[in-house]
Amino acid sequence: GVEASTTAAWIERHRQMYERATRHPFTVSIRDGTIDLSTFKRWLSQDYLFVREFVAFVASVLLKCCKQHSSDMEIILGGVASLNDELSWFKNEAAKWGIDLASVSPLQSNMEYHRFLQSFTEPEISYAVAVTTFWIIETVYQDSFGFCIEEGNKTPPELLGTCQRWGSAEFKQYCQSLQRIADRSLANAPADAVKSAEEAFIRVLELEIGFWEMSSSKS
Ligand code: HMH
Repeated sequence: GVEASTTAAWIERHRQMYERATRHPFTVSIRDGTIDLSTFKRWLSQDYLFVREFVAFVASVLLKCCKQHSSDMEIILGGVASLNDELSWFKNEAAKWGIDLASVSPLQSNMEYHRFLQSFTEPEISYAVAVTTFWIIETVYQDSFGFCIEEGNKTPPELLGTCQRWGSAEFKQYCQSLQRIADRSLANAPADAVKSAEEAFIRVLELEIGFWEMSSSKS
């Protein structure tokens, strides 16, 4: 449509923080080929735990979507289905790197993100707020890893599979579908819900920056 995108305006308004989340030294070092592999392994282990929590979050978005008999159901359901594949991917990838996922425990920033995701399962949280949050969570990864496979990258070959997972044209289209859903939901939402959605958008950027920092930290 020709109507302005609320979510695109938020990216502009919070550009600096958006860049800190999507051009973080962690992912930039993947693209540069300077990444330290122990750092990468820490991220992989922690993100496996994140995705396990994310399943419950996306299921809660699906439930809110179904309750309002929305035509978005297929897209969100596709998201739930692809998380099944994603968990298998993590297990396979961890095995390649010699990581025992059963012995990984969540670090502080990961637990903080879990608590945030869990707060969305409350029925009082509206679909517009939840689906917008879902969109920005996926988009940070799409933009971050998409940059690692753009022209001029020196991404190590053994990390290309990871970057393709979230940087592919297919994943980009999926994020664009979520963005259309978020914009349409926000256009029909009351002002207080729009305000909550923008706050959640900012909070996701902070949590994503925290997640990259946690993965990069030397201890
Ligand atoms: C921390 N954010 C984090 N992990 C992910 N896997 C995604 C976003 C995208 O699914």
